[in-house]
Amino acid sequence: MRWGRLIRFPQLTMPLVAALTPADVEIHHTDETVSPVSFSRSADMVGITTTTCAAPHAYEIADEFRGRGVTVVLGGPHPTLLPDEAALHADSVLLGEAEGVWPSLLGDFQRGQLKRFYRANTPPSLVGLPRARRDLIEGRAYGRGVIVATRSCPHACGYCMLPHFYHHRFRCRPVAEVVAEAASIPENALIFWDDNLIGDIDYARELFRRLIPLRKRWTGQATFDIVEHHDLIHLAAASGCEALFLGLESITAASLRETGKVFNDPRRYLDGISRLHDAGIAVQTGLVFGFDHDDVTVFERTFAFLEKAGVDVASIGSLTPFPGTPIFAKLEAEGRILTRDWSKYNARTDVVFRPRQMTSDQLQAGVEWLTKQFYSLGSISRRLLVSSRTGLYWNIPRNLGYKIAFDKLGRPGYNPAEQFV
Ligand code: B12
Ligand code: SF4
Repeated sequence: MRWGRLIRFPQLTMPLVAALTPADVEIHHTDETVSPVSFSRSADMVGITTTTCAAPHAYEIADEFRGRGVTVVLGGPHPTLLPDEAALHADSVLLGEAEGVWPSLLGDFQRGQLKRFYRANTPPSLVGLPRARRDLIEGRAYGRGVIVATRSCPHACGYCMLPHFYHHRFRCRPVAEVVAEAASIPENALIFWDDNLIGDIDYARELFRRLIPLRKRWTGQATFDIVEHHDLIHLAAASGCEALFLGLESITAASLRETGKVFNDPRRYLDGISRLHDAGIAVQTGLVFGFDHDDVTVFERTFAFLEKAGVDVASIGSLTPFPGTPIFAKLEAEGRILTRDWSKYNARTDVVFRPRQMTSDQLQAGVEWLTKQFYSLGSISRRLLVSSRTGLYWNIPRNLGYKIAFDKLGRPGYNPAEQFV
């Protein structure tokens, strides 16, 4: 069961697809983290979005609807990466972005001429994008204030599927349209679901500047090189930025090189993070373990760094080679992919490949151990009260929320480095 989760982020994908749908089409939206799918509801067509780890579950839903005679369209990251597989469970697969393509798909459906696959030949323009149907977002602890200003990212890290998904094209919406949409959102707190909000530094400057008069609070994702641009940090803070998700990924330069993330320099991490804290911006970071240069000592070393830097929140996971990425091709060629059960491709509960310098069990245990250490009450107090001291009124509850969520996973793991003592 997916519904009833403790941490519920709002979802933008299907509310935006709904906004791209002609007004005379009646729409019902189900977000499975809020409520279960109702198979008895009558429908002509069901559209389902899915990531890789959710794909087996999405396929079950698709099969059930198709068994009841309902036409199913699949879209999102996994169907775009593996369209032939998705087509086994759908009447049609929409690859990549929906703008421009979705209306033709619906037209073909009405004429009884639905094709197996739809994909825009070129990335759509983001000018004049409709506003997502936020009225369809329900039951979200974080409200409905989700928005995007840009799509894709100018970088191409070896484990990331975005370059392939977006035809290697980073694009920005007109700043005026983003600001007008942000102003129209009743909530005071916004989440930018962009992949990299600072993919174009000048654009980001302009956006942050024009957000200032709205006096909203916001969080978003950016690359670590934001710390090189002092003015941008201050504009972000002035425009209401409370926290940034930064993909540090690793504290080992060789691991970063291995995956093409050379724009992250671990020697700059401590200083960069304290610059953000000084500006009142909390740091949430993505961390990936299991690169070829990672050995069993990496978990303990990373924990020491996270405490020293006072990293506010961390998403800690094992390297997950999504199909369609360069890292998947490499590991497959080396015979190191252990399973194609996509439900295990969630970076948390399973390791799906054979690491180079440790066993997959050690990698899994190390990820669990680090997660438990990071969200222990001792570490939460040291990181937040001693080092970070940023946004404590929301940072402490958020850390406690993650602690409860991860405690529920129930596996404490162990520190693989200690097995050698
Ligand atoms: C926001 C986000 C989240 C939020 C989700 C909030 C929510 N409830 O939706 C949170 C933080 C919870 C999250 C969690 C995870 N995420 Co995430 N997330 C994203 C992010 C940054 C943006 C997605 C988004 O909303 N974009 C804005 C909307 C409007 O765009 P869109 O979703 O692409 O939809 C457009 C098209 O794709 C298309 N479309 C999509 N689906 C469909 C379906 C139909 C029927 C149609 C017609 C069209 C269509 O139409 C839209 C308009 O063009 C993406 C990166 C990305 N660019 O996709 C990663 C991304 C989707 N996440 C990813 C991952 C790995 C995860 C996690 C596994 C992380 C983790 N270890 O926990 C979990 C998995 C959760 C799950 N069970 O699936 C990967 C997925 C890779 C893969 N192959 O599956 C991505 C692509 C990031 C990356 N760089 O690799 N994520
Ligand atoms: S910086 Fe982040 S979003 Fe951009 S390609 Fe690398 S992993 Fe993907």
